[in-house]
Amino acid sequence: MTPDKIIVIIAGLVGIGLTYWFFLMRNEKEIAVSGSVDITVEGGYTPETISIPKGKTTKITFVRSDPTSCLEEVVLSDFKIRKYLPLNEKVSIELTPQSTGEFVYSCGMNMYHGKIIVH
Ligand SMILES: [Cu+2]
Repeated sequence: MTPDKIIVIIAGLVGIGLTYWFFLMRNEKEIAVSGSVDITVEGGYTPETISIPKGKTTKITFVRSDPTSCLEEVVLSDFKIRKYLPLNEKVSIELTPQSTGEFVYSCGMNMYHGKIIVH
């Protein structure tokens, strides 16, 4: 095997590793919420993944500190919620999920995503 082939193989493996990390590991950290949670909207949603209990009401408060218009709306299509988020203002929604599962929400253009896991 020539050195350039070895480099190509190593680069390929690193690429696979990074892809795996980006899509699988990155979404692993879920925040267990009981009652209420604040989500910061800046270049995405923080925390990105929350878990909430089924059949109980959870209050989610979004605060957008990112001026990009991309993030000015949040859409929780599974819960039929679409909210305008004024800059630096708290916007609260209440969810009382009746079924378990994973529900993805996004910005108005479906570019940034967050996840709500109902258990
Ligand atoms: Cu967007």
